[in-house]
Amino acid sequence: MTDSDKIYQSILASKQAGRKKMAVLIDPDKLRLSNIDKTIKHAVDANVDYFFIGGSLIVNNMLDDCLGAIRKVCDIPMILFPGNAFQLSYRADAILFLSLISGRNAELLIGKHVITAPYLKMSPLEILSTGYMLIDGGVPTTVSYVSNTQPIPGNKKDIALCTALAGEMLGLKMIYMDAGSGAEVPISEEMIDTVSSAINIPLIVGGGIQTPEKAKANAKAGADVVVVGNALEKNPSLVLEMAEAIHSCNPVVNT
Ligand code: 1GP
Repeated sequence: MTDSDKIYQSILASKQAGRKKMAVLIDPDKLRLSNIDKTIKHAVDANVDYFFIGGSLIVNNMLDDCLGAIRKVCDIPMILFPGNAFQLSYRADAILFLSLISGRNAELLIGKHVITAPYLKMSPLEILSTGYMLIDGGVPTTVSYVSNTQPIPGNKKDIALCTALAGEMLGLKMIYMDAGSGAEVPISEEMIDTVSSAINIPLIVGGGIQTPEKAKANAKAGADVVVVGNALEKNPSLVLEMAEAIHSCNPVVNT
């Protein structure tokens, strides 16, 4: 393992050992700094594994402040989850380099990547190349509107399966299935099971997860990293139960 792929190797090792991970999504636009501090404190207490930082639209200047506030209190890896090519900061540890493989918008499959590649090459950020799949979550999401793409219907497991397989065959390192922030209907356990059984790379799942029970069910169905954002914006202390539920799926280690 080199320092340049430390986070990916840890995700991979956890997947191989059956250890489930939780990522807390922070959208710097949606939280004032005082709320961010509260969310971070609860997340640290809950032993969450990663912070994903980003949003479809970042309209204010909070990205660096948010990363600074996290780093001040903990070493939990901070992974950028950029809604567009401008959401970059050297303060983070890694970036999800997303190709929107569920859509047919060339700009989001490869176009923006060409523009950002030279900047990322010079940056200290670990690059996590990820096949991003939008799954219909019952409401139109900002991502599908902004990206001008259609999500995969929530009941079309086969389309999700073939898309994820193609992403893996193209050499992407992870698949992220997302119903979109605030989805009314989160991704079904059947779809998660179908996709995770077919691919060997780590599977990230998020969008509309409101309860610890659903978070745990997703982990059991095959999600390697479960992402929760919206539910914690409403109730930051829920992260304790969420993390406990996800980590309760992990094998017991005898010491
Ligand atoms: C959205 O997967 C993330 O991109 C998290 O969704 O905010 O609905 O938890 P929520």
